[in-house]
Amino acid sequence: MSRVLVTGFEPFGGQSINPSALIAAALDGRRIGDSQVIGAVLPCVFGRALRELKQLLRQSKPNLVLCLGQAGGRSAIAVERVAINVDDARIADNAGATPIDQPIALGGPVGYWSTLPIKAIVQALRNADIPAEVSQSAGTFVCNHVFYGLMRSLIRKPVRGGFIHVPYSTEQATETQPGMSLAEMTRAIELAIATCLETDVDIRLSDGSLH
Ligand code: PCA
Repeated sequence: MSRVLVTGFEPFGGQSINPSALIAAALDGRRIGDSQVIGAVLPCVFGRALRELKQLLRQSKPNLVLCLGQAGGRSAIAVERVAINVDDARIADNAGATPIDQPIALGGPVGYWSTLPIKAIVQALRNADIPAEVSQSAGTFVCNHVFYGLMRSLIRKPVRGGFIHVPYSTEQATETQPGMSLAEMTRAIELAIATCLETDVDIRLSDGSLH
């Protein structure tokens, strides 16, 4: 049976929960199509998060990898298009590090594309009435760091991977920062996985014309 690795992150930045970790835990052990989901939680720490991810890749030998992170302030499931080769932290990670303008891989390429069918995922979510968008930047904090390292370690492997940011959960939402229920976000990621498993070649439609 093929395996899908889904990772989330531990809470960071003063929050007491991180919906991405709760989604990964909710999906752990779930069967989607012919695939078994393995859910795991990464530390929100530059370097260490990537080492743990690589360990998980070696252990579980997945056919598909979806890394998830929380992006407070967003109102839609954000399917990331590209990871860039820089760490630039606005706040400290959970080990107190704030790297500025540091390459993730010295001499590595500026960026790596997601190899997930990002437009097909957005379309599938919108068809299910779940707000979703293609995002052109995963930021420059630990999520982008893990995304870049993931794509770098999947080069020349027949394994697809990518990154999806989720909004705050309903419990975390504030007057200015919207939330989405954990049940809806978990359903969204389940749908995203099913779409990846069913879609070999992404659809070619501009984000604006997806509905
Ligand atoms: N979000 C952060 C790091 C961990 C997480 O869940 C980010 O967007 O970089």
